[in-house]
Amino acid sequence: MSNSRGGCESCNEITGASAKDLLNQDLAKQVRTAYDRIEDRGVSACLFGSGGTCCRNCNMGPCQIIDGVESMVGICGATAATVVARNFARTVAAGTAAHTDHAREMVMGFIETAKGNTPHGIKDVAKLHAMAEIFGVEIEGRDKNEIALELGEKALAEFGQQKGTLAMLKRAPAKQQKIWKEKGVEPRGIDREVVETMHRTHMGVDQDYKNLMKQASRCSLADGWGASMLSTELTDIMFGTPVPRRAIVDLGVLSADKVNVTVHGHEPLLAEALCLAAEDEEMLALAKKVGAKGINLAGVCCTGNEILMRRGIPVAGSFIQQEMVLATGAVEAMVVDVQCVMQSVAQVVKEKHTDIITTNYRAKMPDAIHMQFEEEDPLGSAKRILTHAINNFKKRGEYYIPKNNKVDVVVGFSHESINYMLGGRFRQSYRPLNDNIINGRIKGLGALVGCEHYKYSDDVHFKIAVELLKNNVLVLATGCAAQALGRRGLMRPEAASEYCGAGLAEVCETVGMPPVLHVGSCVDNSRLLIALTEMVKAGGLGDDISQLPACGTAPLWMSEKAVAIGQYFVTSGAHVIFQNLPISGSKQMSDFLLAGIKEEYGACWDCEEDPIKLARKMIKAIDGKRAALGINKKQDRVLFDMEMRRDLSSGQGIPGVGCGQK
Ligand code: SF4
Ligand code: MSK
Repeated sequence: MSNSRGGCESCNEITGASAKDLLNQDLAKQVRTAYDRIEDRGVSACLFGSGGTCCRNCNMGPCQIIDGVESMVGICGATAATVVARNFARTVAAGTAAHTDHAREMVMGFIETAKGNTPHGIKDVAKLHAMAEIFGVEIEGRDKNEIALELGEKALAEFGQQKGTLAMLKRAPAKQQKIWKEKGVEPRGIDREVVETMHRTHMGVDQDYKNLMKQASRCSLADGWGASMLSTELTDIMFGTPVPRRAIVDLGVLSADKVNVTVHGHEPLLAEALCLAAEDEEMLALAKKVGAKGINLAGVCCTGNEILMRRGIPVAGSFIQQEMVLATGAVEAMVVDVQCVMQSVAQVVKEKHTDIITTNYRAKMPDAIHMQFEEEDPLGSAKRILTHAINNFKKRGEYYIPKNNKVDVVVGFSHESINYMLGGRFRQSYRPLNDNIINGRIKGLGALVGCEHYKYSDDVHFKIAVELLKNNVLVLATGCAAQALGRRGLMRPEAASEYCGAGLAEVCETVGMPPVLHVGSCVDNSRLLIALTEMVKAGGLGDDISQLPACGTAPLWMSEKAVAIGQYFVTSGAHVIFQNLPISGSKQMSDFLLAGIKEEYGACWDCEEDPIKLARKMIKAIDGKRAALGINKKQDRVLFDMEMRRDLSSGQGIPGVGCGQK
């Protein structure tokens, strides 16, 4: 039932062209990867675990529950619905906690930057002022660092806040805010919602699945509109809001004659310091001294996305490629921080010169070297790490960098740059996007986000995206899904004519953008919340997110963060489809999350294993929204005359007419 190099028969395209090339080389044949471990383990997933009905929340268990069988409730009497809901809520809490701790680090780094204690600065003053307004920070007559310091301290206070609501909830459409208030799911403080979720899922506390899901929603909002959004926005202010730029991705970005240092994880504080250190004369001289032509920084996973978006630093690999990157033997050091770093990476490099360098006290690993990243001395930390990596260059032995495996991408689509690209310098509005949706050139928006998964072919993202593009659905991508789509060539502007339906192709070609927009890391899904909100505010597509012709998916989700993300999108009114969810063990919970929750927030979850069927479900959901808005009929094409162009420049917009018309 298995192929020669890992994975089940249905996923023999799992590794992609570059990894297949690499794994066929002698030097990589001995490397054990996750694909091999799936084969080695030889056991299929536990049905109770997959269905969400295994409870080990107390020591009377573990209890495996069978829905509807009286003798198979928990020893405490917990039903399938209770257990599935508790497990689901805990997954949301764990995902939220991960984003929260990441965000806390970024806010603390922001405060140190405002105090002048880091090599970074305040790069995006416009965003600083916008955020200051949201947090009630006075900007008149004040220095940017002074404003940033007060903003940082107010943001940090939201983590430990006990009462009230989070400041950024008021960025949401008014109707969403009203729903959250009525349903009682406005988060009070970021940490509080995580703690309360863990408490309420403890043995013998909340045993009403709908009440548990209400808390899961509240907790997820603390992630999306709280922690994640704070992280994205303050990181942008410090390191610059992404703008479209060209870059390259895939294993071929590694260099034969430079010191290769890959940065893997999530928090960009260290990665940004490494970018500065890699340009430092002293470091470059050291690299030369050991016989290297320079220093080649490359990203992996979401740290990769962060520096790809802001600096155009190449990405060597996504989540499923982290072992492949090391199997090349061409990497002097993989520098890791938190989240999505597989313990196997230290084993992959055991016979190689490569060092795995852990840098965060929270995340250590046997057989890795720990070099703590000192927040008060980022550049010094980065130079120490880089020096270690450079000294490894002389020890490099046999290596293989897959040839012809670097793919051009255009990345950097923050919600501001989408605004700019589609709205133009004078308009700066989502109205042209809305117009193109209303006139039918663009059917709607599809968000393709989240992780990758070794059990499924990495073709899944590609198949879904191609089906969406063919049907004129503009794709916004984040996380490792974005990297998978970049590797397959969908982030080149030319992809518009190759893959899109006529309407979407026309818009992309006119604007000069790729049909799949890279919006950032997994924390940056908060950018999608703002993009959806801007669409509501631009008008013509209803008055809340649930009315927009948009649908999201994280088909190959792996991390608990993806479930938190999905839940905050559903609670914000956006329909979300995954390939599977651990809820099938309870009919009540399945019925609620896959339908009933829609009555509360205007959106629900859905599951579909087959990628094409999943894409078609997304299209059907978008078509349903179009029909409800009354924009499902083909509209006559209207050509711009000079007067219309002047109206566009004045920011008024012309209903039914898009920017793509020549
Ligand atoms: Fe079993 Fe109840 Fe304990 Fe869970 S909380 S392990 S269902 S006894
Ligand atoms: S890194 S959370 S595998 S997107 Fe953000 Fe990728 Fe998913 Fe980790």
